[in-house]
Amino acid sequence: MDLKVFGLFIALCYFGSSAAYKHHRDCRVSHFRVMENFDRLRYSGTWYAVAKKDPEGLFLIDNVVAKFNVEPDGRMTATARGRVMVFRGVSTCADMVGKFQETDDPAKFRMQYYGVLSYLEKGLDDHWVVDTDYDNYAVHYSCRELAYDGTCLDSYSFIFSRDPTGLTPEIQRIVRKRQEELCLDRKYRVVVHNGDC
Ligand code: DAO
Repeated sequence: MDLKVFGLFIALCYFGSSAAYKHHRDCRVSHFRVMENFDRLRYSGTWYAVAKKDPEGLFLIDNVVAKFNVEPDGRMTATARGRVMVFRGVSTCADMVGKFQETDDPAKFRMQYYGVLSYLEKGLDDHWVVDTDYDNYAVHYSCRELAYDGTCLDSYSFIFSRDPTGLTPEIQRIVRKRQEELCLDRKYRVVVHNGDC
């Protein structure tokens, strides 16, 4: 082979493989990083959902405000108010309650949730705190169903803000990075707060 052609061949192999490497991400749920040394006391208080990646069968729609508490026995609980889907196309404002079971990782909980009114959705989901600075933003993640290869088939994720008007551009950059790491980039929608609930 001509030396120039050989050089071109090597260059193409190099760029091809580095491009492939860039686009190859590890989307296995058990490999997702979560918040280190999660501090539930600093996390407590009010958080406004500003963006959400919905699961199959959307429930919480908009005007979602969550209040996290630490009970006297140290356990984390939460209440959340927001507009929820009750039947196909019918929505109402609802109050929900969440109780968190601890796991070996302080940022990974199992959340038992139910509505204050019995006809509301109930369930038991993972509730992982992927990242937070406690004062401005938090990234939550939940995978409801794993695929055979360890990636997620049905997930939801909230981006929370302490400020209902949203996040600063600098924090949005951090959040976008986390969304990519969760393999959920471009899957989020804005959660509006228009006083409906
Ligand atoms: O909105 O589609 C969905 C799924 C979310 C269900 C979880 C509701 C939990 C509310 C209480 C806990 C507050 C974070």
